[in-house]
Amino acid sequence: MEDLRAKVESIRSQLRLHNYRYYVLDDPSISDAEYDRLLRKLEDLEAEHPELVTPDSPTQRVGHAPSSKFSTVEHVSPLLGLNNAFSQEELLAFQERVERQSGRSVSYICELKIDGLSVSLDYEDGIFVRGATRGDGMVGEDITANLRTIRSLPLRLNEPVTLNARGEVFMNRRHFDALNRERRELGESVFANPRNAAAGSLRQLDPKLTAERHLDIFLFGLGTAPTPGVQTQGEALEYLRRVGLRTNPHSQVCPSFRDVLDFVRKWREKDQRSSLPYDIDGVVVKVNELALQSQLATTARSPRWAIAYKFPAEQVVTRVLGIAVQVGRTGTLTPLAELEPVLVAGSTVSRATLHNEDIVRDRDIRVGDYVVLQKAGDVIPEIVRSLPERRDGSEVSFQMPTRCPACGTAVVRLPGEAATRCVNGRCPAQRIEKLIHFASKGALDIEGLGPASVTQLVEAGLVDSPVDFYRLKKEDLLQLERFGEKAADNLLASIERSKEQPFARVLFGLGIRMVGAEVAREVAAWTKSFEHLTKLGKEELLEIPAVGEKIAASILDYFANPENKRLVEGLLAQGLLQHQGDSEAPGTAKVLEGLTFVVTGRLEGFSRSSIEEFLRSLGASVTSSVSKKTSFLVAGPGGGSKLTKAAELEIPILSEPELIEFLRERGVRFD
Ligand code: 0OX
Repeated sequence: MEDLRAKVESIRSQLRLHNYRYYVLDDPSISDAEYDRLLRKLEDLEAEHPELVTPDSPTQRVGHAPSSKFSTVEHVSPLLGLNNAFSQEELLAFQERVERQSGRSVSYICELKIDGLSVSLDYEDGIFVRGATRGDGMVGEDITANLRTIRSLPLRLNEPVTLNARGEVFMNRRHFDALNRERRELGESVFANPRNAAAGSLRQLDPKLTAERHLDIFLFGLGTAPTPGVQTQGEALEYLRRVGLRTNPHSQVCPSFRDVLDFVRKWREKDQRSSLPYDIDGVVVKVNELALQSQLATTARSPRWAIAYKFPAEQVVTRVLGIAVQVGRTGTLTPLAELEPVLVAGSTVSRATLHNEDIVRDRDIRVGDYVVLQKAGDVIPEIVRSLPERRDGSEVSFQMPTRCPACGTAVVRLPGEAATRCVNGRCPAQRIEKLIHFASKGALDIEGLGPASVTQLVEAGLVDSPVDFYRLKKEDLLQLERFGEKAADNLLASIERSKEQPFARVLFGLGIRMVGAEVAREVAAWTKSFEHLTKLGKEELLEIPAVGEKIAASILDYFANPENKRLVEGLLAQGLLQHQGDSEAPGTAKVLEGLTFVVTGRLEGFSRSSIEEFLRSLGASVTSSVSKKTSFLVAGPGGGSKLTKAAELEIPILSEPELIEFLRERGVRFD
């Protein structure tokens, strides 16, 4: 038995060494086939002698059962974010600040900024014991079981050390392409980019699914106290590598800032970046000396000793084939450019929203035009400008229709508003959008009732109002294409479950104009019951802190409409609206708790009030002027003195795409 134990241990050490040589040193000494043979031998021995299995055995990557929810983990020290620089000037300003505060010349280190998700790993006596997402920087989610499936993450280090390491989990482009190909073939939705695919994979509750995604990791820092012999970031990386953790091979110590600029210039080149098998979205510049890092310290959210230089968004040229007009749930008409499909930032784009009539006019975008396209925050496609020099005269200017494309009712555009609206309460397009909203994640969260099924139900004449969802019978569903026994049962069960949703979510789900998730939560918390809410007059509504004149008028308008009244009575009769619920904001976690935002300038995807409401719904405070207490200034074009003030106070400034990215990093979904 002892012999057998020794043999098993010897195979494990060999496998660990080969893993280390392969992933960390990039210098394998055996073929993949030989490695697999060795692994199989270990698997066979362990199968015959289960008593010899240890949790850190290389065979034990996917041993864990699916969980129903991730538990939370408090980080040993905060997982910091990074301030961004978008130009050489901003990088030089960083250097200036650092060197002024240090009072001497400084040596730096440049690292590639891997476009993945930050994680924190804990090893105890050399054994991987815990891994967590970044979460809000203080508290993350325990994703140990999923991280164990990453082959380049050692379950046991070369030395029995106890440490906390930080790094980035990502998916390389080859695996991303294969995954999307497979999903497309199965008729499933594809991921927009490798980063989203990695995020989706890490959040699987069943580690088996994560294992199929072939994630990868690079470690870039230590979260625990200074390690003997480690005085610089360069030495920290060497140390990580020595103990067995994978670091990115392209980091470079830069004795002068000129070297930093050279490094950035080199990696900004598309050709240079495409030589890598994974995506990077910039370069991280760090002060190399750890003692100086501590001296420079950290602001509320990010260190003063590091900055991320973000590469400019990839821009491509494509052609506008047409401009369609979509009708949203509140009747807003949105022009949507239909494009010649084009590959940009990792995925094919064939549509881009043009937001409203004014934007189409200001950017002079015509049907037939060649246009410059990029992805805002690397996700949302946007048309930056048209290329008038490439016109041949056949291009056609856009006219907002005077009648709703869905119902033919005359549209209105109120003075001072950018939006054109269809005001027909029975417009079929609005109706479908309202139903989709009612069932969506942030509202009633009815699984299985996405846009496609809602449209199918409406077209089959089974659903006209949200109450109809609760009247659906199994026989109704079974007549429909795509609905088998199981799908029908599942849908009916999730519809039934939604009756338990708290009042705030139902209120949000009604889609009352200007009553977003946060307002709904506050109104629900303030009013005792739904009946109580419907009886409130204007003065009483105005007592609710989140409610101003316009919102009060909108709520009163809503309940004055007999059709809406019938809907609410119908929902009550079905057993909804019985749950006051807790103070949870519909559909969103409080990922911005403790942060204060100021918004300035013109944003594209949000109106001023909607962005403020949205940030509040995520737990942020939103104030109107920049002060020392401000965590971030969100700035669109046209922001004036607030920008200067923020720069003076060294408050991080986020553009709209950066805000979107910042929120995505914190798990906020935009769908
Ligand atoms: C990356 C990356 C991210 C973390 C907080 C202070 C420095 N995505 O590759 N962050 C950091 O370091 C930050 N380094 C990186 N290489």
